[in-house]
Amino acid sequence: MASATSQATDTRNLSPLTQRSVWKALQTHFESVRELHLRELFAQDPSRGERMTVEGAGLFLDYSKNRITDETVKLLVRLAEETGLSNRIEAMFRGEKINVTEKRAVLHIALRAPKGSSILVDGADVVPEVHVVLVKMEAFANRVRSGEWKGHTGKRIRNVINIGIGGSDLGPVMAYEALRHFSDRSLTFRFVSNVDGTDFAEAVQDLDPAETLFIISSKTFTTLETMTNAHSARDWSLAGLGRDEKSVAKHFVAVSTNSAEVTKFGIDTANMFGFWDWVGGRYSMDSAIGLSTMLAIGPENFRAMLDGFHQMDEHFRSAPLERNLPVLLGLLGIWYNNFFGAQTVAVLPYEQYLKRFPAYLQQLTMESNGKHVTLDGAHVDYATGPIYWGEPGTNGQHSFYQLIHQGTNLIPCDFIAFTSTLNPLGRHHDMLIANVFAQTEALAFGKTAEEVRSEGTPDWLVPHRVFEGNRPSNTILADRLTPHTLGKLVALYEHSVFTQGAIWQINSFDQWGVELGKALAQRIIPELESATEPPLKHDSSTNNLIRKYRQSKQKS
Ligand code: G6Q
Repeated sequence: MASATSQATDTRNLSPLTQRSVWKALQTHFESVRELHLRELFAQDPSRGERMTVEGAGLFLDYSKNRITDETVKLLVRLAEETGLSNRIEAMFRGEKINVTEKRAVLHIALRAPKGSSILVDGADVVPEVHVVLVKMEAFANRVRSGEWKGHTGKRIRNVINIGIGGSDLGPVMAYEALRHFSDRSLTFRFVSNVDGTDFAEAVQDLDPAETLFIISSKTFTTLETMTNAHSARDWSLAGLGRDEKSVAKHFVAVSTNSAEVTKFGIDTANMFGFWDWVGGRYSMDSAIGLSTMLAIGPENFRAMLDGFHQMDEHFRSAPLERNLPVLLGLLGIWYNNFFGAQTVAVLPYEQYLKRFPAYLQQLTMESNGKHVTLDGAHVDYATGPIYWGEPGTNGQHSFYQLIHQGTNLIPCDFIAFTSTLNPLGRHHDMLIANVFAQTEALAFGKTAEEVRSEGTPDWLVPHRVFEGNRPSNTILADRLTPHTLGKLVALYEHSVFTQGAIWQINSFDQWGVELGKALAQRIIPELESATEPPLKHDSSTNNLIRKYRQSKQKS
């Protein structure tokens, strides 16, 4: 078993990123291509649109509408090679503890490893455990879906509420919305995450406790929001079920790594679905955290999703870097982030079912790569993770696209589309897809002043109607949004985040940046609730806000 400081993960031998000759070569190259327009690039090379495409695990990526030449790709791939990306990939797949600050392996790839394969952590094969949990989830899902699992009063379960936050919420919500087409419509699914009581109150207001099952999803089972919501759920459920404590066993299950806390809450560990410290929260939607997904779409579809993930894992591990989808996506992100100085990336799924995909990706990308020090603790002298944002198309076209087309910020875009729809309805799908292609075309090629003038536009209006173009985009095409495809798509982004983190030499798998606010909130809660005026030792702004809140609370 390799140790955390083995050759593969050791960054001490790597010279600082910006001192590397390949980085400098990229800077020089950037100066020579920064002014090139996509109009010229396409005019010079009529086959560019076919050539700069790649297919992996059934997903198709057209990256031709990027401000790059063949030389750019060559240099970016060299950057990946020289910064040891392939070794880092292997280190992850071998189960090395590449999450060095938490001394943990990073093995979401084991969650979708086929039965019979083997991945060792501290000498123990984790794949059999993964499959034991999957089988337990399947047995439970089948019982609930068939109606065999009854609530306390003998009624069957009609409503499932997942209570969790962050990684224990965003994946389940996104997957439920994305795969709604495949879900059992006789069951209602809701997701409660916010400590704002409104979230819980609205989720249960029209539900019968006798038909409602809560999944308390929390890796640690100590998270403030989740435990607060879980206790409110327990109160609500007990109030509706004659305050009989025995009812908890029928209406609450847990997904966690912390059996002691689960037991303390009153959930029988027989109704607990486990996972492991080597699954990061934002990488956990295909672990037991996906129990709500499995309940919604059924075990078979869940397995298909895992297989989709696995196919992209295999592609990432084995495809040459220059034909590797997640690697290319990651490298193009670095090109805009570090050389063009683009601060954001827009993710624009043209698929209504993917409406929560950008929110899911925000956590995946920004919690992973929003880091300011390298693995060795040195302050980086280059930009790391950009801001990800987005909305489904075509809606965004009627709001923020204006800024992407004519604003002063460069915003690289990922367009995601599917060649066939799950809901064929007249000409809708052709119209949807026409808009994807039209947007990427308009962004890349724009409309010149001459073109605008030739349409009879008066001179004073011409500048307003000019589209400069040269706005880069990727187009990701798949056939249909099935569970299988969703798995591939999520894994594509997981590994593109990995690629970037490896090159930036940061730890994509910790999240210390969320700690301070949590600790301060714990200090402020008693100050808000104290019956007597508390001595306040914050800054004058925070002290004043606390006093103001207390005053208005006393009045109401
Ligand atoms: C994800 C983070 C974070 C985590 C939540 C919930 O990578 O670790 O978003 O998922 O804070 O944590 P618990 O599952 O422990 O409640």
